[in-house]
Parts: sequence; C-alpha cells; structure tokens
Amino acid sequence: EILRVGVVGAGRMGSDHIVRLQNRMKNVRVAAVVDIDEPKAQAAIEGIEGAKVFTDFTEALDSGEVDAVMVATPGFLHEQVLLPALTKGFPVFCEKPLTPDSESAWRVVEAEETIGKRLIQVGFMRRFDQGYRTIRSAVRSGEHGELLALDCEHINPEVPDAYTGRNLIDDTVVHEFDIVRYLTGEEVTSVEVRACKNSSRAKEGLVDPAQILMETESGIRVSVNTHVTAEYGYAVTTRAVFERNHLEEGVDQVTPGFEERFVDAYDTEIQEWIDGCLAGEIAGPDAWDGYAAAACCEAGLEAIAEPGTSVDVELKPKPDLYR
Ligand code: ISE
Repeated sequence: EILRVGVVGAGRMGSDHIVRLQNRMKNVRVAAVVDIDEPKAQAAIEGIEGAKVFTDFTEALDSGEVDAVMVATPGFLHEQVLLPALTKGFPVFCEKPLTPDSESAWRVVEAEETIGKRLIQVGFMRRFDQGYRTIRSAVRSGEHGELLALDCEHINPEVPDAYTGRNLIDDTVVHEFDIVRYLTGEEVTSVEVRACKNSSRAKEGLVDPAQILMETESGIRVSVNTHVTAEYGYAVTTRAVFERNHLEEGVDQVTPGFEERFVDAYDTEIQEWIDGCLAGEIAGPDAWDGYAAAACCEAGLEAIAEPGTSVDVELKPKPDLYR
C-alpha cells in the first residue's frame, strides 16, 4: 500500500520533506503540494511523477488524491489547515510548533478530542534522535541515579528575515521545551530568561544570545544557551547531569543547518508517521505535547519581556485521549 501525501507549504522545511518523501521513505508518494506561491510549489514537485500543485489547501483535501496531510507552513498558519484536516478525518503530520500560542493549540486539542482519535503527529524531530533516546533510557532505568539538571546549547548560524524577537521562543526554544518534557517525562513548571550583552548582528527586538532557565515538576533545573546569529554553524548539545554520571550529546556536531544535524531523526520521524498512517495508528509527539510546548512558549514570551523574572507555566488538565 502506498500513502499519498499532500504537503502544505513549499518553504525550507516543506521542500526538505518533499525530497525526503520522494527519495528516502518507503510506501509513500508526494501526491500534492500546496503553496499560495504557485511557482514555488511547481519548483518543489519538479521531477515527481503524478504530483499536482494547488494554491488552496481545501481543494487539495477535497481532490480525492490525498490520504494524509503534511503541514509545513509557518507556525501561525497551522491552525487554519489543522482544523479542516481533522474534521475531514485526515491523518496529519504538523511541523513544529503545533500553533504559536496555547489558546489556539487548545482548540486543536479539543477538535481532536471531539473526534476521539489521535490524528496529529507534531514535528518534534529531536525525539527520534539516537542521542536523546540514549539519555531518555538512562533517565528511565535510573542506572546513573536521578537526573538533576540539563544544560543545553542551541546555536543557529542565522535566522530568516521573517524571524522576529518572539520566534526565539516559539520557533527555536520550543524544541527544548519539548525535549525537556520528553527526557524528563515531566511538565515544565516555570521559565525565566536572562539577557545580557546583545550581539550587534541581532536585529532589533531579538535577544541574542540569551539564557533560558526552566524547572520541571520534580525540580530538575534546565538551562538553554541560545545564540541564533552565530554565523559559524548549527550546533545543539545537551549535558545531562545525573547523580553519579554526566551524559553528553551532540558535542562536536557542527553542521551548516538543522537539516544535516538531524537528518536521521527526521528520516525516522517521517517513516514512523507514514507507517502509522498506513496502520491507522498515529504515534509520536501528539497534540497535547504541542499544546504543552505552546503553554511553555507563552510563559517564555512573558519571561523575555521581563528578564530575570520566573514565570509559571499554566496547563489545563490533560484529556483522556492523551493519557
Ligand atoms: C527552526 O525553525 C528549527 O526548527 C530548528 O531546528 C531550530 O534550531 C531553529 O532555531 C528554528 O528557527
């Protein structure tokens, strides 16, 4: 059986996924590409037999030629695709963030809950990275004692022109919000931002570098050093501080961008989604994870406005569907 995927958004991530689906994934084909920028969509399907271009995603959903949807538009445009896709019963892979704020993310959670079935997998690809999986098993097995702290680095060579001050939180640090929840198996309870000397390379309104501090339910301390205009490359590292050992991951891995750094993670993530769609069972990070990350982002945005202040993360009770 072959899964026919409609990709919405032919930007940096959408095009990367199209190449992945077409060249490296099994049991799948790109059936449609949707982008308001038609030439861009056209360029993305070049050489892909049978793929069609749409400028309106509802037309693609109603075409009868798509079995599953991949959403790769900018985060603020996700909800308008997610809600109709859910109503029509399509399994969805949604790039991170699910949506940029918790109110809209909660609407997505509620829509899925109403259907009563998991249809969305959120694109937190780090959960599929071997290094993170190793740390997570050590947390679970307790072989090094309790996990006490996580010290992380998140370096980007540059950010797109459209990247605003808030994107540091809802586009970049959103990965750490999720991976901290994944590694610890706990919710993040508070977020604080420290801002000191700012880079002359950062545009107006962007705190760069920054240090984001978090705490989890059991009191695990997390620090994330961000620098998103670092020019020299892309680097993501984690040091997990256990009672009797420290585990490091990602050290010495500097790549041009995130595509290369996480290529294996992306491949595993997408193949598992394809397999899940074909089996009728979606797994991986879910809409609740997307909502929880959005709630952390909200606290993060409040924290960035008031450096040095710790802001609590507020979560609604978790619906049964995600337990
Ligand atoms: C980008 O959108 C990503 O998802 C990358 O993984 C992240 O490192 C980067 O900061 C974001 O802008």
